[in-house]
Amino acid sequence: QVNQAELLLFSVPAYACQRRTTLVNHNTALTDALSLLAENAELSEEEGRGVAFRRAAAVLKALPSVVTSMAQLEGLPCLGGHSLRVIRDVLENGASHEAETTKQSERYKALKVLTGIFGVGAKTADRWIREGIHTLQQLRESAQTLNRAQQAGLDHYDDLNQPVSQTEADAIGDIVQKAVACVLPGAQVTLTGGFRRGKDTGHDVDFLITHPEEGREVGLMPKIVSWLESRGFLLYQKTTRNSYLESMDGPGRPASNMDRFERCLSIFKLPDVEPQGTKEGPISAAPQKRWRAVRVDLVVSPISQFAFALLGWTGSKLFERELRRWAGHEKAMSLSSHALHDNTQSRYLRASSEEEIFAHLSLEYIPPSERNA
Ligand code: DGT
Ligand code: MG
Repeated sequence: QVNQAELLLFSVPAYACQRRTTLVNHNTALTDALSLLAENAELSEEEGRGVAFRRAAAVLKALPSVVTSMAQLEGLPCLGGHSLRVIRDVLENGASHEAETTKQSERYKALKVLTGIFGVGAKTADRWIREGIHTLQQLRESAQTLNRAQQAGLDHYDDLNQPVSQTEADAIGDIVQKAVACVLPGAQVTLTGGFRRGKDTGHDVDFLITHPEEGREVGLMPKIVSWLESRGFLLYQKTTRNSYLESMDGPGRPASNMDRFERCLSIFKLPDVEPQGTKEGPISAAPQKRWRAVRVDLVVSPISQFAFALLGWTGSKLFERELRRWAGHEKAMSLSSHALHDNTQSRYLRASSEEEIFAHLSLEYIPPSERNA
């Protein structure tokens, strides 16, 4: 029997980009279970299922207090039958049987270990598992040929799987800032990704670089990379044109500007910045390593696209996906990290700030700290 007077009903809008999602999450037991199932689906290349679980988790993250009964979820969007079964299990039994079983499964554990290697995606991990490779040891002993990224990922596996702290992100920011100031005075460096949203750790550090004068940013990335490389700050780097997501966004991409928009995936060699625990040990022990490897993403954007790039690289990934879905389904527009195209008027809409992009999309402005969907 539900006491109606005590029943706290929640209400949230359907798209994550219409909601304010801070880092304060009152429902971690539920969202952890759903996120694990989302991750498992993504690792199994079941994208649709993954997105469904991500959306369900995001709705729960946006709630102002803890969910205690199924009745409170009445009318909430994005909660499909499967997600509701998972939630019911957690509410009634304290844990989701499916999530727990998944977490313990050999396949999930192997997928986690192998995709934990930088440069290894779900497809490669799946192929290795089918060939009997489940662990790093087995991979090292196998005859598999690794590409340069994967070899670097394997070499620095432990460092790259240890979360990056804000102190480390700041230290890397200082190095990038210095490099940019040396090779192109006046160019600007902005921290993006999870750290811009206020997270206190990350799996990498993301930066967006631009120059206030259009065109001055052309050719900038190779110069930054040379500066960093010559000073021994890079363990690995690969510079590519940015083509992810944009390729699916149709007219949201002004082709003529594509070659100015570069991305550098790198692994930094960061001298120690965190105080080291006093390690006991024999005096003859091997000399201590005084640096650690950190994943760093650098993106260069022309100033005319800066607001779109900033919005696109700040995340969260689900928030970005929802922005593009909102643009397409509700506004007949195509949003990318380069531009916003109004398909009805057949024209690009300019913006010099994130606020203007939200306004073009008829959305209330959501600051980075509330994009943690
Ligand atoms: P983290 O690093 O795990 O703590 O969390 P985030 O939120 O920083 O995630 P990350 O670093 O994977 O990506 C940051 C944002 O950048 C994310 O919202 C989506 C976007 N992003 C990532 N990769 C690409 C890409 O290849 N192209 C574009 N346009 N955006 C990307
Ligand atoms: Mg990041």
